[in-house]
Amino acid sequence: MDDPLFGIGKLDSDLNGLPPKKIALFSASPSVGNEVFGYQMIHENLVKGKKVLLYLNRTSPQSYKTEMKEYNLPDNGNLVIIDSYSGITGIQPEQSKNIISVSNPYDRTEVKDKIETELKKGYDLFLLDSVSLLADFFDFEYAVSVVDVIKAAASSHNISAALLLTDWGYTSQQLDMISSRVNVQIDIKGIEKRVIFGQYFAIIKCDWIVGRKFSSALFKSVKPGGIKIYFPKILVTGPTDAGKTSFIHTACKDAVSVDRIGGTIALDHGNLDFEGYKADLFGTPGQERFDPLLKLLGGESIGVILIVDSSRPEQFPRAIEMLRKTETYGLPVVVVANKADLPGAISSDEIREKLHLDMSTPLVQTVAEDKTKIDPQNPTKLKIDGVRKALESLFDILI
Ligand SMILES: Nc1nc2c(ncn2[C@@H]2O[C@H](COP(=O)(O)OP(=O)(O)O)[C@@H](O)[C@H]2O)c(=O)[nH]1
Ligand SMILES: [Mg+2]
Repeated sequence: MDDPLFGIGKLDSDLNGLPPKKIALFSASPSVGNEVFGYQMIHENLVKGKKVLLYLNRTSPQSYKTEMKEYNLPDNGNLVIIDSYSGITGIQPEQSKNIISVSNPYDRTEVKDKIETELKKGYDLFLLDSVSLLADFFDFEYAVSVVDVIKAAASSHNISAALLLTDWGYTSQQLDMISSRVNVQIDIKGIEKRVIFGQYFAIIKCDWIVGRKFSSALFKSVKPGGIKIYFPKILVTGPTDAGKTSFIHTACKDAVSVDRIGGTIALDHGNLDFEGYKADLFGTPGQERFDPLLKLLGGESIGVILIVDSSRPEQFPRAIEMLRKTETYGLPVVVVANKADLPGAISSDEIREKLHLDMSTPLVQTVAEDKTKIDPQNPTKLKIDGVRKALESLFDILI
C-alpha cells in the first residue's frame, strides 16, 4: 500500500507523502489556524482506505467532525478518536465504537497509555491535535514526553504521525525540543502588518528528501474545499479579440467584466478555484488606447497567460509588446493559442517560431466550445480541456 499523504498537492509532490515511522510537525503562529491541515490529511487518508487515529484535546469529537464537514472534508465514519476534551469540560463523552474516552484527562499516565495502547492495534496515520494544548494543560516537558511515546510507537508499528502545534510564545529551547524529534517541519505563518495579508506554509526541514530546496506557498483555507494554494494575481493579456475574456469566463465561474466602453469590454476579473489552487485572474484590455493602463494592471502579477488568435499572426508582435507594457516580460508565462478552429489558424510550431518562444515556455491550443454559437459581439465559452491544460502548465511553473 502507498504511504499516507498530506492531502495537499504541493506537500505531497515535494515530500512524496509522509512515510511510515516519520513524524511531521505543523507549527503555526497564533494568527493562522493549522487545524485545516489536520482535516485535510485525515480526509485524504480515510478516503484512501487508511486507518487513522486522532488524539483530540482541542475540541469535542462532534465539533471536530462538523468542522471537517464544513470544509467538505468529512470523515467516512472510520476515524478513531481518543477524546481527551470531553473529560475536561465535563461534557458527556459521545458514545461510539470509534471514540475512546480518556476518563481522567488530568492523569498523565492515562493519556500516554491510551495513545500507546491504541497505536499498538495498528494504524497507518496518527494525528495529535494539539501538542500546544498538552503543553499548556500539563507542561512543556510532559508534551515532549508524549511526543517520545508517539515516536517510539510510530517506529515499532510502522505508523506515520503528524503533530499540530500553535506557537503561543514558547521559548526557542522549548520549540527545539519538539523540532529535534520530528522528521519534517512545516511552518504556517501569516504575512502581517496590523492586518493579515496572507498566509503561507513553508517546509523548514525534511530528513528523507535530500538536496532539494523547498519553496513556500501562499494558501487560503476555503469552505468548502480546505487548503488551497493561492496566487494573488495572474495576468491574462494579449491583443484585442484574441479571447482573453472568453478564457477568464471559462476558467472562473464568477468572472466579471467591467468598464464597458462603447461596447468594448475592457477589464476582466475572476476568482479561479482549480485543482487545489486558488488564484485571482486579471484580464487587460487589448486596444492600444488603453496602453497607459497596462503597467498598472500588470503590477504585482506573478504569472501571465498570454492569449493570441492563432489565425492572426500579424498581431503577434503586439502580443509581445503587451508583455513589455504590462511589465511582466520575464515572468512565468503560458501562451494560449486560441481560435484553433479558424481556417487561417497556423500550427503550434509556426506560432512558437513567430513568437520567438523557447521550448521551456508552454504553448497550449484552445478553441471555442461550440463554433456555431459564436457571436462576434460577445465572448464565448472555450473547450475546458485546453483551458485546464493552460492553467496546469502555469501552476506547474509557479509552484
Ligand atoms: N471562432 C472562434 N471565435 C472565438 C474563439 N474564442 C473567442 N472567440 C470569439 O472572439 C471574439 C473575441 O473574444 P473575447 O474573449 O472577447 O476576446 P478579448 O478581446 O481578448 O477579450 C468573441 O466574439 C468570441 O466569441 C474561438 O476559439 N474560435
Ligand atoms: Mg475582453
